[in-house]
Amino acid sequence: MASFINELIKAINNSNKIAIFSHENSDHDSLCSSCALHLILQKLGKHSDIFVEEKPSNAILHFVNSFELKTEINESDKYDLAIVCDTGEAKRIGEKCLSLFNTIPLTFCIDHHHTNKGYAKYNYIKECSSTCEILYNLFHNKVDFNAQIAKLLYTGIYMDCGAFTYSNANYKTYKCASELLKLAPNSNDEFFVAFGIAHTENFEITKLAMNSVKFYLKNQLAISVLTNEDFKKANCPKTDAKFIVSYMQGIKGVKISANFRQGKNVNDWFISLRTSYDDIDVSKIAQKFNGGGHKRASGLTLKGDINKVINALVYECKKVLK
Ligand SMILES: [Mn+2]
Repeated sequence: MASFINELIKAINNSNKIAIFSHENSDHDSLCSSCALHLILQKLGKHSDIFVEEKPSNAILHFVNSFELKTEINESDKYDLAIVCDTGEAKRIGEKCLSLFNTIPLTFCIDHHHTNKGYAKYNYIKECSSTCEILYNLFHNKVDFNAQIAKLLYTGIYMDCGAFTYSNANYKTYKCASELLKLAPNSNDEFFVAFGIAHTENFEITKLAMNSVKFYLKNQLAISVLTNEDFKKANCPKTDAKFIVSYMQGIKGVKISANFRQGKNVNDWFISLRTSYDDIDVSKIAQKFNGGGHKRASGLTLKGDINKVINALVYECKKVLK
């Protein structure tokens, strides 16, 4: 860690224009780490631009609404330093953002995905609750965190470890969260909104998803399917369906849950996988289909008729669920 942070601080000091990236289909950890980093860089006397592939869902924007998130790449934009947060693979930066990333001579990556092979020049990859936890550890001795930075980091941690219920939250996570809460004591206030419970649209899409749930492999695998028609009915963006796959983890006996979400093309399916079982690694299942992620939370895309793609996933899960 020491050599990474020293290289990073040196690079920051020597830079004129810094671009911050994270993964497409933004979540709280990716956006909160990007925005916290933007503020940290400000404290180090540097301006940075935060890039996202597309506008994030309102549930997440709620936490970062004072930041400018750039979704357009200007051809004339020249950056000399790139820092990517929370992104396990270069292609997950997103097509537009990756094209800019590839023009930047010096690149750093800060991430907690264990499948990350290190695509930047300097990589700091540590398996833990979240990228926000890593940012805390990298920078808390280098800059004075104010309440805004603390709240952002706390939010990313809280959301990426399912409100401290997933096994990626350990004593170090709690310790870090506790330090951040000292600086931003009211950080817990808004999480009811964050989990989407207060959004009626979110509730409509959840109802449709729950109605679609089917069980496989002696009820150890639960699959929900959401079509474009469902999103039209619920009148919500697709990113609002993020938490559905986790709800299914609450069903007793379900070891793997999967949510299928239809893409623009009716035969494109985005699939999220979750498990809460220590002996199951859903990132390995995702990798079979060129996806990736964490042991307990990962994602993949499949093309084809819904029955065919469900069968393909069931087949791979069967090897894991005896
Ligand atoms: Mn994350």
